[in-house]
Amino acid sequence: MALTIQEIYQQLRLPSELVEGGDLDVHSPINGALMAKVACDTKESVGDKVAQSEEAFRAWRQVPAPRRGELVRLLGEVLREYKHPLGALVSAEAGKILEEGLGEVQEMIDICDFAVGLSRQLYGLTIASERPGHHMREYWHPLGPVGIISAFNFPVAVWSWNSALALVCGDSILWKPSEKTPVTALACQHLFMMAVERFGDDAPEGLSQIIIGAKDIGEVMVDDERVPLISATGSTRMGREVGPRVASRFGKTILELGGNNAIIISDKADQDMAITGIVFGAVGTCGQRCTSTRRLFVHEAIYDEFVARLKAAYGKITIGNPLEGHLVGPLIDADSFNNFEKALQKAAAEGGVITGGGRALVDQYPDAFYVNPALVEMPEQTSIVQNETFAPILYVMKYSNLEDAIAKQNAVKQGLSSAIFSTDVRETELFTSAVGSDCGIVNVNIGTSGAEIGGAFGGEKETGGGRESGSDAWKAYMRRATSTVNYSRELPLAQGIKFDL
Ligand code: UN1
Repeated sequence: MALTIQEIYQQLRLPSELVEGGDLDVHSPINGALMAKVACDTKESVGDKVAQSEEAFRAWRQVPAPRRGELVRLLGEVLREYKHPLGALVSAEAGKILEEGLGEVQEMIDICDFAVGLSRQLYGLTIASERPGHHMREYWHPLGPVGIISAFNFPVAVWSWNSALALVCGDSILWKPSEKTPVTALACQHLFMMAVERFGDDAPEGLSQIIIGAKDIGEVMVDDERVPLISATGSTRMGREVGPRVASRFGKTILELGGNNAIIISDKADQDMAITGIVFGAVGTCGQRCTSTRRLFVHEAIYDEFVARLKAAYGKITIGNPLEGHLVGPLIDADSFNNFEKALQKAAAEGGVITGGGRALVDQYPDAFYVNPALVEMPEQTSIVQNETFAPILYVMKYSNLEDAIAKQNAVKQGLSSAIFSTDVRETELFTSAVGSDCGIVNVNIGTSGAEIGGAFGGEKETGGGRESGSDAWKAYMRRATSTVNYSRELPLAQGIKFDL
């Protein structure tokens, strides 16, 4: 039996005042039921929180980085203990299946582990100086309060990619979650405070804070020059607003925006593997990942056979309550369902042949929006195919030559994730080369979604260019200082300049 929402709250030991009596109604996409009433911030309270965050930063930056790592280690420990109820809460509030809710919490645990190691690895370069008796060093110092804006579809992992790194880097954190998923955010803050309790006194008050509200509330944080970095995940439309606002005050951004991710299926692909990769990529999280597979280019020599197999695989997808073991849960809300319908109508008008589509389980869940994932065979890459619709729609197209397929895959405005299925090393190497995929994620023989935290995560073009998570993404959360030190008894100037007084 699936847990009830009250059981989830109890298992998380969530204080009831967090989910009762507030002015923001939160409905579960599973059945439309009211699951919480959460208190919103005001513009004034956001200002107060930023002030407190700045104060917390001044203390936190002086705590040695490996000690800061200990707090993140404890956060990982708490997350391990509460993985199941937090994963279930993600399912209840965002509608993703429990397996994926648990996977999201695992992603949080993984980034905590990564950040703990990183807390002893925040190193800069030493650089040779052109002057005798001089050397140059690079320092990486804490940056300041980091503002995190996250979307409904990964309501907890995206916060952790940013917060685990920011915390070991010596920054304080402010988090504005999607107003569709504030409860998971409050739960994370609550778990974070458990870690703080285990950690001891050197975690300053206000080190991590939550800002709840709609766009106007988020904008107060975005515009505040005491917040040097805004890391925003969401639509390209949101990024177009946030990016220039932050730039106009010379703040920094990490933008992780829309994707329109494609897979190329070569005639030399391992087709069994490809089918699983495609179906998980296209219908997992009900097509609501920024990395979801939205376009498929299939080699003409295998097209008919392969697409028939893919349709058969789509026939096996089970749709239903995500807490009860199905493969596909609901869309987040009515707007999202309307966008799904409109996109399919447009695709049909542009020559698409649709398999699937339409609302599912309407009698059982009249106040929720379950859909049948759609597979749409398109004659070419028309305008609807070039748009990101945040729903389970997979556009399938035919190709005859790989260079042409790569050009088509690159011919959209987004540049997040991409993949090729091929057992031919010449094809896969071309795809990953400088003249191959232009995306931030370029996969071989796996799908477009489900990236691990060890790599830098993000993409090019309208995806925003930011990188979060692994590799050297931590550098965005720190400021770099270049120091030239003269240990000689002379003062030679660089570039051989003579300046004799
Ligand atoms: C997102 O949809 O915003 O690569 C993030 C993936 C996940 C993260 C998705 N690790 O699919």
